[in-house]
Amino acid sequence: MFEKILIANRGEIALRVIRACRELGIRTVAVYSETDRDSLHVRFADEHICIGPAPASESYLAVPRIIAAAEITDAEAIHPGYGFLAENAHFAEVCESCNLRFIGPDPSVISKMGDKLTSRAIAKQAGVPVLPGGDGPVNSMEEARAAARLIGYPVILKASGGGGGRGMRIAHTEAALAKAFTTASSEAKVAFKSSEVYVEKYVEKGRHVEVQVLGDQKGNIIHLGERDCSSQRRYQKLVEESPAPQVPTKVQRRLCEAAVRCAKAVGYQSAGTVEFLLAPSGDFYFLEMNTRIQVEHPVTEMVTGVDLVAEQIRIAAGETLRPRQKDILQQGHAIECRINAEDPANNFSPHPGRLETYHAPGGFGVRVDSHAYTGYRIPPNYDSLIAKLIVHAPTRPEAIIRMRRALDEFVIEGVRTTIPFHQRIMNHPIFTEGRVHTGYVEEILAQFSTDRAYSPGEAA
Ligand code: MV4
Repeated sequence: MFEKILIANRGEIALRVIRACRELGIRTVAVYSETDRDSLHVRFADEHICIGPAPASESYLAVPRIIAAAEITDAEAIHPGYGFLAENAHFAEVCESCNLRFIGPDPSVISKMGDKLTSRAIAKQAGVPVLPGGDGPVNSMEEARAAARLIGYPVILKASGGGGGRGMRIAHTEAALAKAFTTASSEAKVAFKSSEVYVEKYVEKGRHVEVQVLGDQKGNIIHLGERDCSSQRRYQKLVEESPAPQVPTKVQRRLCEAAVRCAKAVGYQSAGTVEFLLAPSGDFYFLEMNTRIQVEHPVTEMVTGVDLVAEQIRIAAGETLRPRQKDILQQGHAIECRINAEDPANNFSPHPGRLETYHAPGGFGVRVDSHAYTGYRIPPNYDSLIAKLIVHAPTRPEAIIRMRRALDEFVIEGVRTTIPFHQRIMNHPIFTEGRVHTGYVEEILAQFSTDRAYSPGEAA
């Protein structure tokens, strides 16, 4: 096992990794930017080292600075968390060439899954259903039009280098395709330095269901069940849960088996997630594979009892996967709400600032993963996550009741938060009845703003 790990991240996920390391008897090194001096990950790590100023490009994304920090502190491995350098194949390669173990899959696997056309081809080859279209890039408006005619409208344009919804545009008609093509390619060019896009059939009112997998360096691969992440706004997830509600057992089993086939096809090791779109018909399609630990991993941990971060570390150290597929059971139901410093009444605009009060809920079945404390200042430079509130209960209705109770108990003063919006979701029939799909949050939101407009007190 490793003696010392450097964590190339900040916030709650840096703390999450430090906690796993403590239990494994591994010493930790925190890296931080000048603005994160007073962060808990700095205080809770065994060692800490400043790597630069607030802008991520000069600190958490600065490969040479992170490598230097690992060399100075004699760390043996680097955990990238999520975001920042977590899915950067170049970084993973530099780590390995500097004799630092990258806690994640091989650089070549990150590259393959990072290219959406390649990952789609791998899934298809593995016998996993993919959506019609997308067998190659479209290099002009004419090619896009021809592809869309074959597929039939509505279609979606996706950036090959993209993922997570960036560089995506939907076209319902041929008239709308030209603009979609232009904006998708130029967005892709700016965001991913490649304007390459492809066309796929667009499935409306689908559900975003993803499967957690774990693979070791010896080729053992297991799944840990699925999560429903349909509660999103502009591709930002708000609520995640496991198991996915209202999915027939047979569909659920086929989804999980398909995820394992994808992981096997690419020679996956470490923790990963295979994303699917589950259509109203019950058919599902591969969307993409995320080669990192995800924000929403705790819901899977709560229902399976597996510490995913500890497993990631053990796997990177060369250990054989300990949990066996037959031992993995989904017990009860877990829900996570992302509490962000954003104003839901003002288009979810970021609301950084000082937490005048921070009181987290607790009690039976409640878990809070957070780096926040009273007096902590949410900096404007990074994502606005304050806390992940996770509840676990024997059944979904009980988990919802527990989440309402925990949200009521949460006191955050000084910044606007997404708590009121979560309270609304937890009481909305679409959510409580499990009839979620990728468009329902925006529908609730339209309702939310209409209500406010008709409420003179709040509007003022
Ligand atoms: C789709 C889709 C429907 N049809 N592809 C979004 C993020 C990325 N992982 C892939 N995504 C989607 N791809 C086809 N062919 C639906 C989504 C999607 C989505 C779309 C609109 C609004 C919210 C969404 C949430 C999750 C997934």
